[in-house]
Amino acid sequence: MSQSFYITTPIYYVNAEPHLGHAYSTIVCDAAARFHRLLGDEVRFQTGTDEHGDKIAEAAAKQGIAPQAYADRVSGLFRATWPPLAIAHDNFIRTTDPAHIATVRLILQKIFDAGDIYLGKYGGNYCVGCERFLTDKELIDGKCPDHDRPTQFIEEENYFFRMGSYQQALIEHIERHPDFIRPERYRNEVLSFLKEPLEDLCISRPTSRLTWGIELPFDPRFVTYVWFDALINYLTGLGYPDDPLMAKFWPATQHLIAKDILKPHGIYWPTMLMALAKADNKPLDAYLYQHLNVHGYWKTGAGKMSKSLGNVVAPLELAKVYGADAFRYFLLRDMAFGLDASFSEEALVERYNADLANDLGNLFSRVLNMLYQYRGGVVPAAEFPQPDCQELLDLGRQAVQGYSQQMQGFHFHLALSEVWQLIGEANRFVVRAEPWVLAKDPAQQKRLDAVLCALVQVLGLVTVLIEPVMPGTSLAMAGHLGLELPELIGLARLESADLVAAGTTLGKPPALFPRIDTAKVKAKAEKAEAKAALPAETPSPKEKKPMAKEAAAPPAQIEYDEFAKVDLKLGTVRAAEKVKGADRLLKLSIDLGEEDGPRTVVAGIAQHYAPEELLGRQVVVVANLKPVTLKGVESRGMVLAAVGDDKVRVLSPDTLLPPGSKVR
Ligand code: ME8
Repeated sequence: MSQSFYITTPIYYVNAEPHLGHAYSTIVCDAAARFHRLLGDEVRFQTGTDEHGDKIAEAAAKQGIAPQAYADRVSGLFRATWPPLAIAHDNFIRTTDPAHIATVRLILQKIFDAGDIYLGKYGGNYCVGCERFLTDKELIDGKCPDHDRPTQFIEEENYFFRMGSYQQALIEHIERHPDFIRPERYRNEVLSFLKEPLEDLCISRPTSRLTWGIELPFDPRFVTYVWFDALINYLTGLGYPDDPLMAKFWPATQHLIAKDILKPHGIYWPTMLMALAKADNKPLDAYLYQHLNVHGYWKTGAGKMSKSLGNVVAPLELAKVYGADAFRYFLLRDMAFGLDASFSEEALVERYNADLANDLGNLFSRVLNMLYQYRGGVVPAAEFPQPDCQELLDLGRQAVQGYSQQMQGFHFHLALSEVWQLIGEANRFVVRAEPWVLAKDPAQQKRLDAVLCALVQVLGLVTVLIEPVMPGTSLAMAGHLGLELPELIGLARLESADLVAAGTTLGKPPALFPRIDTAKVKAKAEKAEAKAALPAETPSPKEKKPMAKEAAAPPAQIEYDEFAKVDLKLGTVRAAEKVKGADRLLKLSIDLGEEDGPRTVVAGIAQHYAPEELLGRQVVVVANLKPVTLKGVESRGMVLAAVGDDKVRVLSPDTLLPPGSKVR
């Protein structure tokens, strides 16, 4: 029976460009949407951008442009990122869309009229990064632990939403619907938040402090708090209140988020929806979403990947190198939904070679090559029952069921594992059945027909099953197998009929996934790591020889004259600060005893020294290096440091000497 399915990604802030984390959430939603289309459901998939609030106003101001122009640019970047990743959303929403602004104002007015919004006074510790007041408990050393910067104490008049009055109703709803928030660990996390009394939510910002927001319909001195604005996007996208899309899709709403925004989605949003239902004279749970699906975080190297740490992975670059399908497959296969996972290009390549080149690519090419060689590419009919062939086909049907169950539950890695077990079985079946031996034996021709037929049917099943995750590959395989579009075939047909008709003529297969040379990828990763550990400013990576090779060959010998060309001097650090927008760089003011005062030198040691550790310290400087500009700061020289394992230490004399002393 056809059902509705509405899936949403978070709408992404436009204060940074799209990265791997955004790509993951959006790919997951795309795969879930495609899977439901295969089930024959009516599907709507929405993504978009979150464009109001302090954070965006701050980012625009930094670039010296108006917030709207800034939001237009970055929102455009998000929109342009999705098609090359084979993401096919039905709606892209922006919180600056006039229709969204009107919906937010309508909902605010309704909740205000129903008495659930009131004017009050509030004083608290506000974090600009989180765009919210933090409780005392949340602070660590007076700072926001997520943004590592001090909060500001702000006291002001504001409007409040009576969130606290829905606390009990929310607890009861979660208890009655155990998979309202899933996986379970996040449901438990929300329930444990709800053990403490829930305070009312401050939902406005005075225009004296922030104008980049949606004006409150009942008081123009305020704009709407960004979360109250952003969450409503999910309703705007369906044309709340009257559009027929609402009736069709809202009851089938599935939100998808990462764990970072669990509280707004697990607490603010359902209580807002209850207040709206009350204002619309409906039962409190009338508008509650069906499921909140929460995934973990992708990390790169040791830490969490985030825009503020600057260790982000650009999704389009990876898709360009490995193909969108391989990238999608890796993300969905390597992250157990709900848990954190580590990203590395080497792991991606390992998966590619093992699962795509070896398992799937190999099965596809060996089966179709044998068919071509032994039957001129014509798919034979299986006339006589062969138990092992039947067994393989039964495994295929079981895989379809297992896969469907796992996909419904958002266990993408397990769903893919079902498919790859089938591929593995089929490859082992080829080895056991030895079609190349059968081909030589005139008495075994009917058996060879049955073996080839069973294998081609398994390829047909796999073609459809991989469509949600690898749509391009699925389409290419379908083309070679003479199938209809996989999305038209759907899952139901896989349970009964053979997909590839006997008598169809298939061509010689292309290589789906050529193997990738892992040595090359490893060398690239080592080079990147070595570069990241370089102590000093390195303006052009092109000037460096390849690190992997360089490590193997000792540097060439040089004459003393060549060494003497380097003017090494001792300098005293008079001032030090971080370079804005660069995680690795410190701007140092170094006294080399020169008449025109200390020089500015930029050093790539910010991850190894806090600026204050260097004050008053003497360091060795290459004083005759040509000036370079790094992140907008002119650097006149280079500080020497020793690099051992992952430590970087600057060189200093063991007793203070006059600044400008020659180092030989
Ligand atoms: O929070 N690993 O926007 P945002 C996995 N505008 N997923 C990640 C990730 C990572 N390292 N980093 C980000 C906002 N994400 C609000 C949302 S919704 C009404 C408003 C993904 O740009 C993940 O989906 O900070 C996470 O929840 C989202 O990006 C946060 O995006």
